[in-house]
Amino acid sequence: MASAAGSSRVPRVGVAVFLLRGKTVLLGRRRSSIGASTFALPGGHLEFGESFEECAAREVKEETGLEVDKIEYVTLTNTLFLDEPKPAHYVTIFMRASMKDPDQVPQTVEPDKCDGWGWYEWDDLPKPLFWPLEKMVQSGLSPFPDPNSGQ
Ligand code: IPR
Ligand code: MG
Repeated sequence: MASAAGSSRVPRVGVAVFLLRGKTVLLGRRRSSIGASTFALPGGHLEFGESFEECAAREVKEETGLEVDKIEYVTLTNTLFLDEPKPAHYVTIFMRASMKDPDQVPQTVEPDKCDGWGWYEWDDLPKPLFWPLEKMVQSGLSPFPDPNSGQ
């Protein structure tokens, strides 16, 4: 099999962040080429040497201006984007986090990538969801900490 190095046919790692406020999560409608016009969590590509927590905090800050803490791993998905103009393969690491200051308001820092941010009820999510998030939702997992775990 020919090496995939140097081509776009290499799986990449994305980190997506559930920002939790009450029973709502923060979502924005994507403008980026992959998943354009779907609702997605803040997040992006893992950079060389980064921990998942560092990537989560950096991407949330870059995309929303928010400072986060209590960053924890939730789950992952393995997703092929075969119907996109440029087929891609992403492993998406889902993290959860809280806002350091609950009164802070998310800003649309990258209007070329996102239409704007809003808080959406977990039980009434908008459609269509970005495919990795849709897969995660379909798995039945919740991003909210288990109330019996003492967190
Ligand atoms: P950036 O790094 O531009 O925020 O990437 P993204 O939001 O397109 O996310 C990349 C990972 C996805 C496609 C799972
Ligand atoms: Mg992004």
